Amino acid sequence: MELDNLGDWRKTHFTKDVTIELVSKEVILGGWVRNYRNLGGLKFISLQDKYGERQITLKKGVVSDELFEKAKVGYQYCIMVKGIVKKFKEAPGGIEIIPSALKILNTTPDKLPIDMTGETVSELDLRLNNRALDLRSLKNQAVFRIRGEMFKSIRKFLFERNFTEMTTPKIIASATEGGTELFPIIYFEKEAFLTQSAQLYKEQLSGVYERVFEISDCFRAEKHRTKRHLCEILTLDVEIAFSTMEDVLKLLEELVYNVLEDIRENQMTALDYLEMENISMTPEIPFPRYKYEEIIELISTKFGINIEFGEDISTEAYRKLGKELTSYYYITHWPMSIKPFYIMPSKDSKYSESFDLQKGMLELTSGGTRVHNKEQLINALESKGLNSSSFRSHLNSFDYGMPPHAGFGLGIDRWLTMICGLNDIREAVMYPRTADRLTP
Ligand code: AMO
Repeated sequence: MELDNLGDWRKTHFTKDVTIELVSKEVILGGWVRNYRNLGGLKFISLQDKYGERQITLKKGVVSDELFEKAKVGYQYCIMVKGIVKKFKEAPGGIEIIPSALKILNTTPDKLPIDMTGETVSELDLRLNNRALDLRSLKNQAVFRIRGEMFKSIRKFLFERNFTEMTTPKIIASATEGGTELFPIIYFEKEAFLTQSAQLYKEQLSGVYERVFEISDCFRAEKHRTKRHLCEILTLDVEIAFSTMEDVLKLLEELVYNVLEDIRENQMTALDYLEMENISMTPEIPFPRYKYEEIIELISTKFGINIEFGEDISTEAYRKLGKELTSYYYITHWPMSIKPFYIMPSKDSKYSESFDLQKGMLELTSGGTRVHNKEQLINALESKGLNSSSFRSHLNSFDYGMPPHAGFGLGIDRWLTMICGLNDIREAVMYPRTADRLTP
């Protein structure tokens, strides 16, 4: 087939902007063929673009014979259409386009590797193998539109509260989260690592810009595949000087509340498409707070699962807990023995000034008050079996008036998985990385 050139055609609108107000006006749309039906004297093309779809209707005798003949398109052909907007109740958006010209800019094979009509759902691995195509689906468009809103809303919320957006290195010289789950890399002649978290840098920068945040990638060498774990994750890292865990708990619940409000206000169509409009509701704040000890007590009495003080809460226990506590809640004051070196011990040093934010069974965030005294930090490093000399450059920044500070790290991919009601965290990432997936 001979393809058309773009020439001087330019899109005048996205599908979402072709509304009743444009009836009788000429528009040029561009996108992909989501669906095509040929009923003999009548052909329908669903043209989809990044925002949705509009129906192109070609009736023999109404459009030119040449155009009618040309309109033989396959799924996901890249096309442009020039035509007049008409009201038509049955079509998506109550609109159809009666075309005067059509350009076929690119074609596809007869059989696509995955279903793109929305009629069936192809298996996830197959979809991920063909991710650039898969991402065009209306479902994925809805997921990533919500993600976009999330970013916009988080930034708006934090900028309004005097935060500075930082960018910290992803290639680092030493571990931040204790040395496990690190990806080593070769950095010229030296060994280096991919960062697990912006932890050390955000702490240092809280001593400069006072209130800092970053939305960026971190890397975790997770060998086991679960529906909640990735090897490359996106986290929102926040750090606040002159504050403690108490302040952070308040800020975080307000942030969660505001972001969900914005999503509901601006992305209801996407939520609706995902059938989450009555599920991903704005939660009540303040969130319920439970101490770690209360939670293990509850798990023991309700579900008969015994967790010794100092043990992590098992997946099985979280699963049961999530059926009991379905919304957002905090678990605070974890045993110091299972927290990283940078976390501040409580007055009773058995406990720590730390917390997790949970939604049901899923851990979304962890954070807490940090140690800001250098000597205490060196002792904490050593007591965790880490070599403080590997942290020399970080420790140096504590020599120059480091303020008391606190913060958190929120897993964006997990949060999005939940808001969109997805079954697997890989669906919440454009190009997920897991132990068994490095491409595309
Ligand atoms: P933590 O290691 O708990 O804390 O990570 C913060 C949040 O990131 C998410 N997360 C993950 N999501 C998907 N796959 C993974 N492999 C994965 N690992 C973590 C979770 C988690 O709650 N420096 C601290 C934060 C802080 O104290 O500020 C940290 O990185 O949602």
